[in-house]
Amino acid sequence: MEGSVPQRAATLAMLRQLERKVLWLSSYMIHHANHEVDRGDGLKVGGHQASSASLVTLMTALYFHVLRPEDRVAVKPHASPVFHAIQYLLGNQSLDKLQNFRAFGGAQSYPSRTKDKADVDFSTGSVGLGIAETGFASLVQDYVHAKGWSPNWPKGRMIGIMGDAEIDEGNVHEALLEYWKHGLENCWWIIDYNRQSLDSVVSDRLFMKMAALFENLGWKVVLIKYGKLLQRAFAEPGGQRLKEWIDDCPNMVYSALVFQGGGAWRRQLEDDLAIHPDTLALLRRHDDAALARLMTNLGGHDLQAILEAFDEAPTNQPVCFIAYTIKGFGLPFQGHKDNHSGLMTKAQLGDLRSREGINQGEEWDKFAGLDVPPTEVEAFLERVPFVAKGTRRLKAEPVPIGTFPKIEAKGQVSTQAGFGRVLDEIARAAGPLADRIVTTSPDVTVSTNLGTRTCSSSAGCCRRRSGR
Ligand SMILES: Cc1ncc(C[n+]2csc(CCOP(=O)(O)OP(=O)(O)O)c2C)c(N)n1
Repeated sequence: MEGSVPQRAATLAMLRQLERKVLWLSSYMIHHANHEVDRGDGLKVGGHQASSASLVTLMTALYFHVLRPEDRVAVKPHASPVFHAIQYLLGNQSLDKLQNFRAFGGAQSYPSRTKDKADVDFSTGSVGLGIAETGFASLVQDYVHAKGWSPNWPKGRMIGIMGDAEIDEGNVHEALLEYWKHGLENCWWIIDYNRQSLDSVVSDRLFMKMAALFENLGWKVVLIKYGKLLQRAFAEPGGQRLKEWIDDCPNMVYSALVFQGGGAWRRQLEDDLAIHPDTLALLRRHDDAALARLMTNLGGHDLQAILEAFDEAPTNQPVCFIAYTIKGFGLPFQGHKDNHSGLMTKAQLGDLRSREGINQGEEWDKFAGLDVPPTEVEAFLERVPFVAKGTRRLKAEPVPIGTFPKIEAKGQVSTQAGFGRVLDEIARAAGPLADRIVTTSPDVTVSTNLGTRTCSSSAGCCRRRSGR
């Protein structure tokens, strides 16, 4: 983090406030759609409070501090409410859209470039697709800059904030290979490693294989595993033993303990670590609530750990952050194996409302319940770098066509051959239109007559991988 020590502390303190507000707004948006709007048909509306909570801290850090206007982001489909809540706080999303979440014309279940009015960079409803787009967008950005077509708009990071189950999609693996071939650099994938998908708990062993795969394909892999509370505990006498215990703990057991809370953590740890007095003493210095806080202090929920990891990331290669998180973090069903579509009851929502200090009628208020005056929050939001250049839909100038080349046709030709001739003539005539046409082809350039201008085979503007 940039700035002096007091400045950094003030930024962190404000981000912690915004983190609380984003958790509340995203949870309440879903609750409101399900319990407080009568759409007259009695049908289920749904929404994903647990999937959203998993990403609240990471997205708070990104949108309110790390992102720059030129960065582009694909957001995990089921974290859409988090995205909408952040856009609302930044002044880019209307209250009316939030109140109509999942309804016709309202904020969308999954970020959508066509149906959402807010600044969505990539549509992501289909698991795995939006993520893969980020790398290709980065390659296109390289191409545009190599051609000198973007003199006033700097290169941005293409960022995928993804669920860990998205790795299961085959297109993600095809994309990784393709990126490697073309020397991808400017891309971050941030994996929300909550180890839960829709139906199951993600296999521990599989994921470390994935990390090796990323490294093998030229990515820097950064684990954001432990928060600062845990890091400090590891430095105490007996702390290393606690770290080993966490590292060895199967995902299933860890998730179950997260759900059960402080008493369950204590029983399990005292059983497993009974012969390690230093570690037991460390645990006993925490009451049940503090123990639960300590044991769930994973990196993906610790703003300081997250910001350090982002700060230290290399800039000359793609980076994959594996951020350890808890599905449903901070909500009553955190860690529960069936929490994917779980919705808080009215009573549970009431408890969250009290914890966040929000009175009835203040649910949509941007500042209610926060520990700092609204003017300070407003001043901070106005300085957020991400929105410094306003909304982000850029327009390209139309390309002048001039006189369209004449295509001579003799006798009958197939549509495929005809298409190739049209491209040939455009290329032969040269000029701005020819410069702007780039075709890509999945290894069928010859048979489809796309050869004239195929980016991957002839234009020579993309970096080709030479054995890094
Ligand atoms: C292509 C595709 N396959 C399946 C689904 C159904 N689906 C929705 S969410 C989900 C799993 C989400 O798991 P993860 O990406 O880890 O996110 P989280 O558990 O944090 O919600 C699946 C399989 C989908 N939306 N798209």
